[in-house]
Amino acid sequence: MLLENRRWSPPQLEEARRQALAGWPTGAGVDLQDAYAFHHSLPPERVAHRKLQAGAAAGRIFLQPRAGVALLAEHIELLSTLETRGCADFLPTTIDSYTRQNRYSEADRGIEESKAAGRSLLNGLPAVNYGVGNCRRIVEAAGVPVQVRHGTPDARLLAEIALAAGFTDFEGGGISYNIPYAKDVPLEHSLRCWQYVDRLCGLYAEQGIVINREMFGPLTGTLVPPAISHAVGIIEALLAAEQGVRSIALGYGQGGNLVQDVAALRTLSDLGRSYLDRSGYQDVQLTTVFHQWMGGFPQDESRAQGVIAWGAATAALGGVNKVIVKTPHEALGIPTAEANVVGLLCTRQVIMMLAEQSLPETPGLQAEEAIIRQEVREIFDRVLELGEGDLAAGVVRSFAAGVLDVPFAPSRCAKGSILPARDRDGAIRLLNFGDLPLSREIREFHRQKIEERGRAEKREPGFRMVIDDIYAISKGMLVGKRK
Ligand code: 8ZB
Repeated sequence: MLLENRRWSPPQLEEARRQALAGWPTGAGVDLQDAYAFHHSLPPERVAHRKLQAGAAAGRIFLQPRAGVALLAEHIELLSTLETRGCADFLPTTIDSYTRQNRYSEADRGIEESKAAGRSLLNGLPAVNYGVGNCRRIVEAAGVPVQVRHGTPDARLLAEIALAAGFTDFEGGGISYNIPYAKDVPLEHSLRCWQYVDRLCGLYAEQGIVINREMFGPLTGTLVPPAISHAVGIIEALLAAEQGVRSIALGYGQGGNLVQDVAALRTLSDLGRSYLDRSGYQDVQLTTVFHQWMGGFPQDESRAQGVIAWGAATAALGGVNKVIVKTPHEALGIPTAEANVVGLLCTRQVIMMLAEQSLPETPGLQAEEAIIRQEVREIFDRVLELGEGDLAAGVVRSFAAGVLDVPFAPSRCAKGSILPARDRDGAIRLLNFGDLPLSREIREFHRQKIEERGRAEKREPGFRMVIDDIYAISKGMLVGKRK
């Protein structure tokens, strides 16, 4: 069947569910009636979309860590530590890499080997292997909403099991969980798989059970210009809404320049809102998520804390509904519970201290917002044009043509011909535009900004500059300097 942005019919979903649930024996444990009953029994403070809604109304900024280990009991204990000692507002369940690639036999072996070793040998919790009943214990043990976080191009079975278990929040999208995470998965396939996930959420919504869907904004986490992640997130939101998703969170990864980041956060929520409204999805709840710096971190834990604190300040000044926090172990690997608590408390402290403060409206901030808005519009319009009005078809054609592109992405579906670099102030700009459909005016703006830096550093902007920028934060600065 042709890929199009149209709500799946009941028989289409039914047939697809039969196939997906047969993907691993635990699929047989999915019982929708039981799932609906469990969701209806959850109090509002443990339901993601309700908590997000209440938080948005009260102007609160929620904090959420990342966490997941191979063994169930340990995982539950880890989450309990993050909730009680870290005061996490939302809990995660980060899924391991085998599960993300649908390699469930290997995940099984990872569980066994972890049991034998007495420690986690997987980088997350293999939820599909554990199945509905076991996963429900995670949700039951938590006093706050629990979200599945992963990086799975085909998350059909994972979504079935997670939603049936009672998770009320599910991260990912057909673009953001493919392009940065996989090399060889066709976009058409991941988009279809995520239409399934979104339609499944739609099915739950028909029972009054609203699952929050969060789009993974940071993409490759490597110098991604805000307009690119915004365009991708907004497109994923529209595709999700068409399948019946009622609560959407759009993510954005910290760039490092305060003015650009604040402009990005502000435009993310109101561009998101206006695209949803214009497409007839006025009743879809929209919130935003800020990811503390997703690029390379300093090894030194005290320096890492500095990066975390700057992310916290940016989130507070930009205004956002939820922050995904980093830890002082970021450069080393999977953090301990302790390191995660440190990241949470450090972030909380800074956000609380900025609660009464706001940034003045400056011409610089307004200009930055205007640039992002125009770039998103130029990209979005061309995607829709290439799709001849159909957004899903437009996405596939746009990536093939480089009209949508993501810097440093491993996927063969992305052209990979754009090159970002920081300007003199550390804002992320484009050095190479690849085939992005950006106007002369916008290109001239980027060119001037990067030339200005070149003059200040007395060097020709080029690949060396990009490399310096990629490593800059891990070396203790924002704008990369020549050795
Ligand atoms: C794309 C997201 C990468 C971030 C963290 C990494 C990095 C991955 C786990 C985790 C705690 C896990 N991450 N897996 N953090 N527990 N199982 O996601 O460290 O910051």
